[in-house]
Amino acid sequence: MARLLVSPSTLLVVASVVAGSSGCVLETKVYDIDVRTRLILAIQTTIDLNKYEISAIYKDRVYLGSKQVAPFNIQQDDAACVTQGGYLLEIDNNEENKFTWDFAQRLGNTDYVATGANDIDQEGKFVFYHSKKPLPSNVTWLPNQPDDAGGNEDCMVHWIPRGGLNDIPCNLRVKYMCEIPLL
Ligand SMILES: [Ca+2]
Ligand SMILES: [Ca+2]
Repeated sequence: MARLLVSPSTLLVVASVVAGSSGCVLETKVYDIDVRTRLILAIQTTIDLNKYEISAIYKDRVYLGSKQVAPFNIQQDDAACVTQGGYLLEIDNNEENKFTWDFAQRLGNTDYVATGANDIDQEGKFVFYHSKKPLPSNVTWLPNQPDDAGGNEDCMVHWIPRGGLNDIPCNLRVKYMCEIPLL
């Protein structure tokens, strides 16, 4: 059996030589490439691997961790995520919280990995920078966080040494995480 990938985006053509009572015939069948293959192709064509670490696939998306530690700039860093096909991390529930924490703590070289959640516009009301949706109230922060320490903590991060979510000043040196939907 010979297999030929004729298109990188949509179709897989399988050609088979089938021996039958009337001799050999050539059969061809066309299949959709499976979802996983499409995801892998999407990742390979989109992500700048010089700038980002890439997570495993989680629920039809991947996460990117910036490699460089730099002062967080929520507007510029979200725009950088957009160039990769996504947006600054939006943690919708504690399962996603756990998955992105596991990835964040592997990035190394920083205490903070920034998300897109912030209460810049209204103190105590955390929203996602990109979608403008509210941070769900059931997402679990570290104990006694967010505390708006010094009256100056408006950006939500994975706090690596403490193992959970904290609010910190929005201009601290961090890595940041992008969320990239693949479908
Ligand atoms: Ca705050
Ligand atoms: Ca805090």
